[in-house]
Amino acid sequence: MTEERILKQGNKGFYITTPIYYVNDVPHIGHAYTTVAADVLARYKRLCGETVLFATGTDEHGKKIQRSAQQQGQAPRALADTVVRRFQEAWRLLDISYDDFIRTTEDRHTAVVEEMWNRMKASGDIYEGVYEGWYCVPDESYWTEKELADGKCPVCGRDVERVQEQGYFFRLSRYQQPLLEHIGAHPDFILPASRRNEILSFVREGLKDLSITRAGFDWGIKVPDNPKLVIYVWLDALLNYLTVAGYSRDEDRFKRFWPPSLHIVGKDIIKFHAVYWPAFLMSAGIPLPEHIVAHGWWTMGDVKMSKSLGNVVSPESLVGAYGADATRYFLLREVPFGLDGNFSDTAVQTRINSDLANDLGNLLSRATGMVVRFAGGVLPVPDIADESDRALQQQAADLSRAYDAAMNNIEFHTALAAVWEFIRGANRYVDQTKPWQDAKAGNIQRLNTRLYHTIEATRITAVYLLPFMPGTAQKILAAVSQETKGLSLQQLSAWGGAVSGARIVQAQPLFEKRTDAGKAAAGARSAPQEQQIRPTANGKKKDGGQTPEQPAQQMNQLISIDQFKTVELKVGTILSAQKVEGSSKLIKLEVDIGEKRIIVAGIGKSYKPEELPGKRIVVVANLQPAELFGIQSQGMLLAAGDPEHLGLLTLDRDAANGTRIK
Ligand code: ME8
Repeated sequence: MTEERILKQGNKGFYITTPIYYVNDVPHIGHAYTTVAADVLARYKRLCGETVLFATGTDEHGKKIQRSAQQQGQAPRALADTVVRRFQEAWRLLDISYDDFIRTTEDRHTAVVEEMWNRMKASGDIYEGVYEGWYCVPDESYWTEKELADGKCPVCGRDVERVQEQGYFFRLSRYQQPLLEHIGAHPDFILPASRRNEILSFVREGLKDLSITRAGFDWGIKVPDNPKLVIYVWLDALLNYLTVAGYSRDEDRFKRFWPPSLHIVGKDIIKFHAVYWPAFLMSAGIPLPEHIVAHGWWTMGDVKMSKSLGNVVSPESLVGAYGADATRYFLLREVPFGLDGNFSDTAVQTRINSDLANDLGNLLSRATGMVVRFAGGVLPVPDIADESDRALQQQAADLSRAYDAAMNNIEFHTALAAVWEFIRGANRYVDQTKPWQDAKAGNIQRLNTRLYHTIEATRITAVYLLPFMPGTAQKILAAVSQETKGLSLQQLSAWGGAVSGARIVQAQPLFEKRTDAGKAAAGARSAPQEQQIRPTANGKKKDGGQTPEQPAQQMNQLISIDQFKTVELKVGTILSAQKVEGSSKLIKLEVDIGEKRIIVAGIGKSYKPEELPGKRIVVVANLQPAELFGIQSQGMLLAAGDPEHLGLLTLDRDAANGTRIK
């Protein structure tokens, strides 16, 4: 039986990328999601014996970065240097095994961008002209008057600015037909099918030439022969994939890895990757990537997590609360890749408790415990397999096929579901065969066979978990004395790999059960209600990203009263307020909530400091402190509304400072 697989093994190396992330702000769970997904595939392909190039990095040029740096009173380069370290630290904490980390400010990249500019120009695809229209700085994208939604950016809903400038255009219109032909001939070029259809209808509507320069600021790569203009940041950024592959610099590397096997991106940037990027490559006569897969959005309270809404959870707080492996597992198990998912600590804890502590933890604990108790800690030689043993072996063979098919079809949750079906099957095997009865009755050969099969099932489970939970998998393999060095997935997962005579020790619990709510999301604000209606990447409005396919459980995540009670809300009075130097929206407040607290609040676009003293407010009193602009904020006040018109939550009857809100 051979199922169709999207990722096929060829002679070429496996080249996988994440988007390169903007450095205007620090990483969050959305960035972690893409990067963990790419890491899992990179690890899987390495385990299959393929040569892998896995790249991630940072997008450091453009008006968005320049503006953020200016707001923070820093040079763009200094901001980039600081934020890059945060990304690299987050990836270290999450065990991300990238082979290359590209920064677009590196010389190797400038050289590639200049070279590509010249090639696209030589193809007759770059010409001079005047751009007149709208520009969204947060998305770094151009819009026509007609495309705007109520005068705002149709993708992110934020303000756009009017632009009229002399510059250069790329003849995107020339590639409409070639793109349609390519997408038609390669049904797996854009994944999933819903995104492919979205892109097909976008291209069919007609492609306009694209403005590829910006004037009036200098934070970017200069146009060759016209250094007053900088190259449009999306052209600059997309070319990173060529730079990493050694284009025009390292011929061997380029031959080994080009074209990219898979670009993983969020659905917000599919147009850039599936329309602009292939057109640039066609213009330069370079082969197109094999696959581009777009995943869904993580939301919080059903609103897309984003830095500008402030409803983000950082990878550091997730790893701090749950560890790298449980975080990696949760992200890829909870939501089918391609769909949106709502983040909550309760959902993470449910996964940890039922899947990791119970199912996986139990299997390891009983497998090792039985060998210690009944065989003196030495893995016995199995006798001839009976029907139950053979059924377990068959389940392992089924798992191998299901897992490989799911991984090569980029369906992480299906691969993990198959592993867990096997784990539950192995636990059932122990429940049904009851090895302790054989021990009691002195059926030593039967007992030995059961012990061997239980350890073997545990070992095989760990092998399949290597890409997803590398630390945990290695712990399990160490407990069953399995060496992995130099062995492929095929070798490691073959039945009979556990070595009789190996020392087995009682394994310590891998995951503790969790019942505490509000852990990782403690620092994240819920986004204001009215921002719940947000447009999709193709400009059509829809509600907070939910899809009919989503499990009912995610649509209806209710919390218990005990969970609500973990948030300490208190009445307070603002004593004093002053603007935070270098920030346009932060105000430092001294607040009395029965004790004095310093709170840094992002309300500076809605309130002047002098309006604030004396106001009665509601404060989250048990929030972990956070440092903002060098000031420690010891709590958060509650407010609602869009960032320019926030209203503070207050009381309509008097209550003493420090009164707990129930
Ligand atoms: O767009 N849910 O960078 P960026 C899931 N520099 N994934 C999310 C997410 C969310 N709520 N928020 C962000 C850029 N992401 C450009 C890319 S590539 C040549 C240039 C992930 O920092 C997702 O992968 O805004 C999304 O596409 C990416 O972060 C955007 O990161």
